[in-house]
Amino acid sequence: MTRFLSLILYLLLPFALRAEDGYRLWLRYDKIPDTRLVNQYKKELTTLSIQGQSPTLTIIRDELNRGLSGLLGYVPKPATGLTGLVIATINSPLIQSLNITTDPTLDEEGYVIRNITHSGKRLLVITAKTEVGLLYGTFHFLRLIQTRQSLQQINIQSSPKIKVRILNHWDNLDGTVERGYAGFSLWNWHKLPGYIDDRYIDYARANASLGINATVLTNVNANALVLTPAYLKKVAALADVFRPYGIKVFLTARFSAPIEIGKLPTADPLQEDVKQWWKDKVTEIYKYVPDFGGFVVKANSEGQPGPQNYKRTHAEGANVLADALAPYKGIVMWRAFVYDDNVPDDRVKQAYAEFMPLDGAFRENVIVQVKNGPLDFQPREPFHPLFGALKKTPLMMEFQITQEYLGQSTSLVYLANLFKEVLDTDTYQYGKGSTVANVLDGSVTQQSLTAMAGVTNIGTDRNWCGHPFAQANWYAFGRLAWNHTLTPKQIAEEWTRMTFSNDQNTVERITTMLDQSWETCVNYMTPLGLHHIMGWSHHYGPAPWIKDKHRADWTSVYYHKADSVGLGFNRTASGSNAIEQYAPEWQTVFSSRQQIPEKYLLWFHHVGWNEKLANGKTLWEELCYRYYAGASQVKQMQLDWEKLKSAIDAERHRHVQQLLAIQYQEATWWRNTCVLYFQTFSKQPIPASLPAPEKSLDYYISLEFPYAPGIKPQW
Ligand code: GCW
Repeated sequence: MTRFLSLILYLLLPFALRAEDGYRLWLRYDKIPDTRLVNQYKKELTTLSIQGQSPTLTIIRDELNRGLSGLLGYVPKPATGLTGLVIATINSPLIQSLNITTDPTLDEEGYVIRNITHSGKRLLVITAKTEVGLLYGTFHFLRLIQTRQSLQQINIQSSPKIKVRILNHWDNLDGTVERGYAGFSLWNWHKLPGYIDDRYIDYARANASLGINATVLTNVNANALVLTPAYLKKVAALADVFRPYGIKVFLTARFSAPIEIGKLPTADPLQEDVKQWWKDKVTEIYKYVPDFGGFVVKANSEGQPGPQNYKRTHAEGANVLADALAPYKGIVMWRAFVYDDNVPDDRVKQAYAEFMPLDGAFRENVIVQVKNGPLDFQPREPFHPLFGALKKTPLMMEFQITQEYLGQSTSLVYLANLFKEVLDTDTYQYGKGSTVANVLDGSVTQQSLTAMAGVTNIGTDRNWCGHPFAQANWYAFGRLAWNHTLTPKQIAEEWTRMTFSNDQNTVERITTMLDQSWETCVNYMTPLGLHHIMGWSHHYGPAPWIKDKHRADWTSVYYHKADSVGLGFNRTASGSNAIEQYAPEWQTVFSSRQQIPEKYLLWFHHVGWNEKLANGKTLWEELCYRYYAGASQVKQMQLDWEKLKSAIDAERHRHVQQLLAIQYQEATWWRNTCVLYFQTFSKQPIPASLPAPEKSLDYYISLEFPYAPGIKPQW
């Protein structure tokens, strides 16, 4: 008997010692230590009845088994009737017999979770119009337990505010990831379709737990090969894995594919043979992937081919693909990230200038994908002026989850605050209250095709995202795409409870760290509206001196415009006049030195070094203080994290501790470099209360990072 027990213990040992490596994301399902609470939950969950058989229902059963056996150490007995936890679609006889009333706004993907009393028995019901709705409801239900909420009085109805909630992978077919900082691509193209990595399944689970319902597998800097049969078989294998999780696959379409893989002499979208080629290609794709979502296209931008190569417009280009996809209900996400070094105008104005004249010229199944700001995923940007301005063309949001410009994978920067700042901004384009979010979800525009994309931060790193806290950005994107009214704090709290701990003190400390981290990063990188002053091409670290490159609009001096007079890009009427692309309300605010929020000051104004800001400090002084404050705030994060040593498992604590130390070095490097560099223009001392930078500007200029991650050789 003792030998038998020791054998059992020996077999269990690896599980007991299982390292907290972050692989399980927010779906950890560890046993709830409080037995009183466990018993309360168990009371509501005497039996489990899931009606029907299908791949999605099997996933629901498996997830509940996994979740409940983990959290409660127990799985409710299976039942067939109306007892305990009941999960079935609304039109099933079981639910019909319950007379559950749902709000008419319940969407195809929405769900209801409710306790009801039926024939004197208490039931907990998860219902929805579709099985995918049931899956989302199941994840929500598990989240209630994961975050220790009571199951006694639940009455939840939830529907997504945005229809297509999509991740954009910038993954290349060679396994590298452009702007990826978490290893290589998850897609093992070489071993597909034969080998299905378990990670594909866990990826789908994680996305479904957030309501993410689409994914673009390939980089927008596209390779036409993915559209060839050899690759379509591989794409089909992934689509088969994702389908029961409600996730549709999209691909990036290289505009010159008709030439490259179709052997046509041209890709001119108005040529009949080119149109036919796309039609045939799309028909072929649907044979492999019957529920294929459609294409995402980067055209005539940063060297990508596009309709303008043939003197055609973006609309003419997009419409050819849209016509090919329309019979199958596929859509085209056409990116508005276009700008050209040969256009002698402020880069931030170019997308608007290009797309406004095309308003209304796109087919119904085209949606224009617009980055949150008019430049390029900077630490902070004002919202893109196209939101709300294009009135006859559906628009969608593109956020960047991967931290290309925000410290990559060594920095703790919680992006929900950035996403939310943009979503909540009023565009005034449909009167007061037409926020970016209300434009995107169609509530002020009546657009029915709605979408939100996030350029993902996922890779082969064991913890998926590189930095343990970068998972929070994947999480926050998904939650906001489902419901943009959630606050960053609410999302941070949920994530922390599921990822780290439900201990109140720990939750508060981590939530506060998350909540402050973005402003901290903005402070030590690009305070007061500065932008694009990072390292050449890899974008790692500060390099405000970058100039004289083959493209002016990729240099730092183009953006900060430091000179002996002052700092900042004059985008008012006396400068590039980018402000004229905004609604009159914003024009007034942005053009006025008194009214402009300081966070956008140097984005729109060239400000004299000695001009006074609201707090009475000069620009030069305030710039220095912001840089120093940013670095000190990282120091504070380090101290806060130390206080959590006993509350967090050793492995993840050490991991974050080391990354915070790197982040502190990087923050001081940013601070020192930028104040020293801008000092060469301001010619003023760093305020005496601030410690002098340890090294000279020349030293910082000499630093090189030839193998910084995330870039492709051609960049
Ligand atoms: O942010 C920039 C990146 C490029 C990227 C481009 C884009 C995929 O530096 O790497 O290319 O934006 O969004 O198309």
